[in-house]
Amino acid sequence: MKLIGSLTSPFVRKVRVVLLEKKIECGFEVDSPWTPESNVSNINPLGKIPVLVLDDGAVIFDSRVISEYLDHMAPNNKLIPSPNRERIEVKRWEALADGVCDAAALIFLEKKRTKAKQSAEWIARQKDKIVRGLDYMTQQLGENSWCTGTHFSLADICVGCTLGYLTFRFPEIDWREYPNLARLNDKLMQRPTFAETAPKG
Ligand SMILES: N[C@@H](CCC(=O)N[C@@H](CS)C(=O)NCC(=O)O)C(=O)O
Repeated sequence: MKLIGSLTSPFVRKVRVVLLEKKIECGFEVDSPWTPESNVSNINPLGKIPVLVLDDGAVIFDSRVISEYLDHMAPNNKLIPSPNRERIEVKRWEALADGVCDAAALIFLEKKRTKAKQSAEWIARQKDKIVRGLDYMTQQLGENSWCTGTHFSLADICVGCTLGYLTFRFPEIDWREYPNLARLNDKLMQRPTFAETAPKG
């Protein structure tokens, strides 16, 4: 089995953390769809990372589908609970955290365009999603130890990867002003699975 992705993508990091938490052996091939020599669009029609290639050649994307597949692959360290309501709660955190990353990635890409082509309105629209997303996260987390229930789950992984990506690309977005998100992040960063996968590029 082989994971394909970059060292900067929060979606790839999510899958790398899941693999490490579940102690699943997997190869890793670094490939960024933004480089001209990238092979990603030949295996994922959407041209996005992460992509997981199974030993029989089957291809799995995106990060949500891959994470669910991996969690079911091994019974240890369950990251997505089975009861419907709890499962959907974790998946909603995932949608929220991924949505904040989507908005942040769109700003990053927009800022790569020449100044004349950049839309301040578009950037502001995406920034609003990030701010509302962080507000929602902080409100939902409250004084709880973890995003859902009493255990570490995929929800915490997704939030940790999102906060890490914001720090990496947008250090000016001071999410540490939300003390409960800062507390959760600091706790996550003590896990070797997070420390090992911090974005670099
Ligand atoms: N919903 C997807 C999002 C993946 C995604 O947007 N990946 C970015 C890298 S952070 C990408 O490959 N972008 C290339 C493109 O949009 O062409 C997932 O969860 O895997």
